[in-house]
Amino acid sequence: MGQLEELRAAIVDGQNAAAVAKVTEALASGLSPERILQEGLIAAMGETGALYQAGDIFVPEMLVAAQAMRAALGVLKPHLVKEGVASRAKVAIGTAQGDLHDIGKNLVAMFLEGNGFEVVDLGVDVAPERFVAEVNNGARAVAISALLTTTMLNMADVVNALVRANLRDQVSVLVGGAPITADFAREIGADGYARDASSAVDLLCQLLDV
Ligand code: B1M
Repeated sequence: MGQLEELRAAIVDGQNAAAVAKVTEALASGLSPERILQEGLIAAMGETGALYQAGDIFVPEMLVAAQAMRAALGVLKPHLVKEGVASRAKVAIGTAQGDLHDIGKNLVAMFLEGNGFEVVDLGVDVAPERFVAEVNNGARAVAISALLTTTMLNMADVVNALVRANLRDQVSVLVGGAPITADFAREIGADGYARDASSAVDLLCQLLDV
């Protein structure tokens, strides 16, 4: 088994210590942090989802796989983000109301922070009013992540809440997550859609002109 294959297996099996050891080994052998992230960590979550969909594993196994992914990401984080970049703008990030999937959101937050944004992480299952409150507190962008086809619809409530609060003109709304598309972003009146964490950084720099 190759290094990345072993890493994926450790994550899918929910073995935190093995996942951490495999990331450490992969880094030591010179594999790039981006490759370890894409072909190791993110690919392992894809495999986990496929096993769940096939009925081969259930929610508890998905949860332990997610925990192993987090542990592995902890080792990778210092290699993925630059430290000490000047603050570009304040961004409030969270998952859509009802959505508990936070791995993608955490990656986006990590990349934004690493690229000089001040990130206010509102966590998971975020009510629209909490995003509105952060915009009142100076956030120039709102970033919402959703992984469920049911909760993605709640992203529209955030846009509508910003309109009702007369704040829509002064904030950029960025959406993302596996079921989201550029068309969906347009339909709900968001300013943009990013397919992954690094595109989220590029798009926010463009939208905010920073
Ligand atoms: Co859930 N789950 N889950 N789950 N889970 C999915 C999403 C699912 C596709 C699995 C499947 O059936 N194949 C399916 C959704 C089906 C659908 O909606 N059509 C599903 C389901 C059904 C459920 C439950 C309903 C199961 C149940 O209870 N019966 C339940 C719902 C809970 C809830 O949210 N209310 C549930 C629960 C869970 C766990 C809690 C056990 C766990 C989450 C743990 C956690 O996050 N802390 C979990 C997991 C781990 C998954 C899978 C396996 C992995 C998700 C993940 O972390 N991917 C997932 C299957 C899959 O994705 N293939 C699945 C890795 C992550 C890096 O990718 O989040 O897509 P992702 O982020 C990417 C991009 O999308 C993008 O950048 C990231 C990096 O590239 N991105 C953004 C994300 N957010 C962005 C925001 C941006 C820009 C880019 O700007 C703002």
